[in-house]
Amino acid sequence: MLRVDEVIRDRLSSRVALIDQISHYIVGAGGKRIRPRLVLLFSEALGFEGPERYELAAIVEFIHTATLLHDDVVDESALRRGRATANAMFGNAASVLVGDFLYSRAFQMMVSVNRMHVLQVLADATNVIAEGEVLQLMNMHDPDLAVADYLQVIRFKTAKLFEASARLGAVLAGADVALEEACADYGRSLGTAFQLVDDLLDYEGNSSELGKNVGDDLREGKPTLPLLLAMERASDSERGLIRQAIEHGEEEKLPQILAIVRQTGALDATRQAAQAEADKARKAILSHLPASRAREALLDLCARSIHRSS
Ligand code: GRG
Repeated sequence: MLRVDEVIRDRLSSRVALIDQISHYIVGAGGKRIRPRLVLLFSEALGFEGPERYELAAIVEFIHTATLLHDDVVDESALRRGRATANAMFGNAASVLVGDFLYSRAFQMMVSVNRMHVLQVLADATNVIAEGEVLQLMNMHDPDLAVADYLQVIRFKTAKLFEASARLGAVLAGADVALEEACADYGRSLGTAFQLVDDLLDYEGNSSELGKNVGDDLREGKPTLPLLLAMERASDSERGLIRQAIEHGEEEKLPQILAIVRQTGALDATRQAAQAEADKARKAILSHLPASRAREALLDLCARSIHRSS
C-alpha cells in the first residue's frame, strides 16, 4: 500500500495549479483505500507480483475519488473524510472538473498497462457506476421504491467498482474464467454489504467517526433499505411520517424517524442483509483461493466491512 501511495502521489501531478491543489486536498484526506487493497490482495492470493498491480490499485482509487468528487456535488454534501468537501471549499464547478481530471488520468494510466481486458473491465465498470447514479436520481423522493430496485442501484453505484477491483487482481494473474468470476462475485457481494452498512450508518452512525454528516440521506429524500424496511413494518401513522419525509426530504424529522427505524427492527434487518452479503463474499473465495495470508486478509475484510464505524 505504501507503493500504491507513491504511485498515487506521482500520478496526481498536473501543470494546472488548481488541479494539484484540489486533488491533493481530497486524496491527502486519506480514505480507507479498500478498493486498491482488493487489487493487491487478489493479485497476491493468485501469485502475481508484477508492478502493474500498483498502477491498477492507484487507478481504482482515482476512479473512486472522481466519483466522490462528483457525488458530493450531486448530494450537496458538506463533510467528507472528516474535512469540508471539495465542493464546499472550492465550489461545484472546480470539484466536477477535477473529478474529470482524475477520471481521465485513470484512463491514461490504464492505457500504459496495455492490456485490453483491463481496459474493458474498467470502461464497463465506470459506465455502470454512472448508470447507478442516474437510476438513484430517478428513485429520489419515491417512497414506493421496491427493495429489488434499491439493490440494483447499490450494485451499480458501489459494488461494481469493488467487483472490478477484485476481478483485476485475477486478470493480472491470468486466472481462468471460473476463477475470475469467483473473484468478481466476492467483490460484488462485499461491495453490496459495504453500501448496506453505509446506508445503515447514515442513520445510526456518528458524524465525527464517519467523517461525513449523518442524516444526509433523509435530507435528500433518498429511499434506502432502513426506511424501506421500516415502512413495511411500521403502523399506518408511522408509515405516513416516513413517506412524507422521503417525499419532501424532511431532515428535521430525523429523531422521530430514527426511533421508528430502531423500534421496527429495520436497522437490525439491514445489518443482517449486509451480513448475508458478506457471507456470500466469503463463500465465493473459500473454495477457489488457496489458503494464504492474502486470503485471510480478504476474509477479514468481510467481517470488518460489517463491523465498522467509518
Ligand atoms: C466519475 C465514473 C464517474 C461517475 C460519476 C457521482 C457518480 C457518477 C458516482 C458516485 C458513486 C458513489 C459515490 C457511490 C458511493 C460509494 C461509497 C460507499 C463511497 C464511500 O466509500 P469509502 O467508505 O470512502 O470507501 P473512503 O473515504 O474510505 O475512500
